[in-house]
Amino acid sequence: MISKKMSDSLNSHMNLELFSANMYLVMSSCANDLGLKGAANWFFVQYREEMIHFMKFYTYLTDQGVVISLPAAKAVPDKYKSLLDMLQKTLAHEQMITSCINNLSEQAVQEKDHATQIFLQWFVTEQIEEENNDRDLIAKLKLVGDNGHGILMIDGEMGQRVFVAPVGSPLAV
Ligand code: OFO
Repeated sequence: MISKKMSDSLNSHMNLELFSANMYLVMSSCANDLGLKGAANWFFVQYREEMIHFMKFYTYLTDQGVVISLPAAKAVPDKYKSLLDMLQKTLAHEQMITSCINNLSEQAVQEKDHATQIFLQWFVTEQIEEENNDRDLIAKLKLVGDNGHGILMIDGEMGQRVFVAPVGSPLAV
């Protein structure tokens, strides 16, 4: 059993995960446009991960007997100054997501909704990794500055990222 208030909050957040997926798909396209194929791969993998996040919320809500709603998708930004700009905006976005997950967790605790607390634990841990990956890349990009060779080395590293669907994932897109 889940309260209407809790399911509404989860549904809202599910839409935010879809926004994240769309945002990273556009970033992948922008990176490709800058000639950074490795970064394009990195953001595409991030897009696929966000679709998993979205589907985790979808599956949880439908398993709880909730009919989901998807309001019209909000447009995502499509103009970035550089790869560093994209990653700084990525980190700011992920910090906002972390804050939302923490608020959801707090609500679940207040409502004594143990199932939702357990469901959200995966996301609490995931956000540590998400923010850490971004901080790591931002630090490297700041070190190389405008040096094209350095940026291409980081781009090569970003090209190594591989999508791995989490165990029991509801969708491996
Ligand atoms: Fe990037 O963690 Fe979901 O949104």
